[in-house]
Amino acid sequence: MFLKKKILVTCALPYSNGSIHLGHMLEHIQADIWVRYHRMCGNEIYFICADDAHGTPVMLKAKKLNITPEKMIKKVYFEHISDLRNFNISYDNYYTTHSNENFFFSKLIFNRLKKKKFIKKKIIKQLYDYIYNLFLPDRFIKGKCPNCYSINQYGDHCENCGITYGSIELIDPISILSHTTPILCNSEHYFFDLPQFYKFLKNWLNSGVLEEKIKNKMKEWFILGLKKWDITRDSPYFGFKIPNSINKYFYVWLDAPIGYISTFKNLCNHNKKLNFFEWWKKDSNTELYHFIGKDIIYFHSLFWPAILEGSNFRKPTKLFVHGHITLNGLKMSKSKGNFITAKKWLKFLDSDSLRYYYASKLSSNINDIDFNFYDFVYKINGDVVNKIVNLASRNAYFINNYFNNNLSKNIDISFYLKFVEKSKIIHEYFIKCKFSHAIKQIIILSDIANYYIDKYKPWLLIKNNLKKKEVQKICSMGINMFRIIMIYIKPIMPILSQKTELFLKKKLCIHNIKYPLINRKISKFKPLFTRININDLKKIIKE
Ligand code: NOT
Ligand code: ZN
Repeated sequence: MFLKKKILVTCALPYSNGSIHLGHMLEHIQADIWVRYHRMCGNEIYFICADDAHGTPVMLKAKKLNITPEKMIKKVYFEHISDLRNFNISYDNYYTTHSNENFFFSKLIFNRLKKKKFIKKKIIKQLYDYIYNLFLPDRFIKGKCPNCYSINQYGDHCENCGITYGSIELIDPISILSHTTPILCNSEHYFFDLPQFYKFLKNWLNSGVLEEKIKNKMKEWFILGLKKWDITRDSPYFGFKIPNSINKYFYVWLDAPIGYISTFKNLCNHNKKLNFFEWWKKDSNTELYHFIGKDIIYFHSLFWPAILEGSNFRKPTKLFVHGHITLNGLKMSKSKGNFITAKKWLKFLDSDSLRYYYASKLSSNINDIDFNFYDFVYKINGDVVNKIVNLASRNAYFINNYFNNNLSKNIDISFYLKFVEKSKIIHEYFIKCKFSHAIKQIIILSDIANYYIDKYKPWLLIKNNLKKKEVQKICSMGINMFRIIMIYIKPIMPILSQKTELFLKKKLCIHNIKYPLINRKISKFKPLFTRININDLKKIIKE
């Protein structure tokens, strides 16, 4: 019997101060493929995300646009939702951290942590920009590295020697807002006492929540020692005000992960079948997966589980971590002119092709992924068009034109079952998030299928009246092999799959993969996918 799992999946929450771009899309597509695969397998799976609406950069961007932060985040929210929908990212709920639910859970968690003495007050010195009248976040200060003296380093870590430090340690600091020298001011802050969770975190990290390589990297953090974490920001700030404090706000990185909880709570409000506590109570039997980029491992593997433990909630089952995207070997950046937003992509190209390309590059490691235009065209035209879709068109030609759209009454069942058997490894690859392996296997199967047709040469056999039945059988096998391949492509390319379902007059589903389509009609073949032209990619960059 198939045991149904209960799974909750999240992506990192995109900031409310910018557009969704190809970097974001890597993660949303990766998670969506995984979710769609589980859905097809019949698991009970919920997929959620939200906008990360708070913080100084959001506040300053709104100021620059001369609108309120509330107004700006609303506008950005609708843009994000529409971009994600246009790539067929199948969220059950896409919410925002600027919500009543999130304020409720942020307060609840803060109060629980405080009660258990996991939160301590401390007076600290911070750099203050007296032109802008605000305490400067690390990324808004530049100066000389206190370790290697290289200039133009941010307030949190040195890109030259890699060391991390506090912004007040920078030599000759300058505010990048006003370009003046900030002054040192005292301020009382709340700190989350991470070191108290040392033992818990060590155990948790050894429970299979991360790939080995990432775990090794984290060992360094334990050796360096865990530090108390400042969860407060001073006014002016756009975020949640801390109850009973004067002009103190929760740091955006405190309420952002809590957004996972509050977005799920909001989903429960709309779906009465869902029981919030079943999913978030300490000993929950459901599973929780976070898809994140390698830059935010620290937050998700240390702060987040410790906060959940300290406030009596369940912990994540596993973190799926991916590397970053480079474009033709370069970092994507607006100033370099190679920044591609989701919207711009769809002006020239389709969403399925990006989904396929990303899948073909993604595995369960944190290597950076290079988006190479020539490789992209080669893969889409070579794999999808010439190998996969061509399999449908070359066989449909005979079934449509000579057999009145009818598949034969029987096929070589032992060959069919061997083909199905060979496809089974793809299941493991999907579950382990090794999509590039899945695609390699899919391509092997398409080669086998095309070779099968080449071997029997239906275009020659059809000339001989006595061999007609044979042609129907061969081409029905071709259509059936195409169907098996498309069952595995379904989570990756939803649009192509929908068209395929219309063509086959049958829903693609893994559960009936053992039963071939025989003695039934298919539709008249219509082109399922159009070739990509390298010029379309060049146009995107020029725009
Ligand atoms: N907005 C953040 C980012 O790096 C991600 C927040 C994810 C939510 O884009 N949080 N946690 N932990
Ligand atoms: Zn340095």
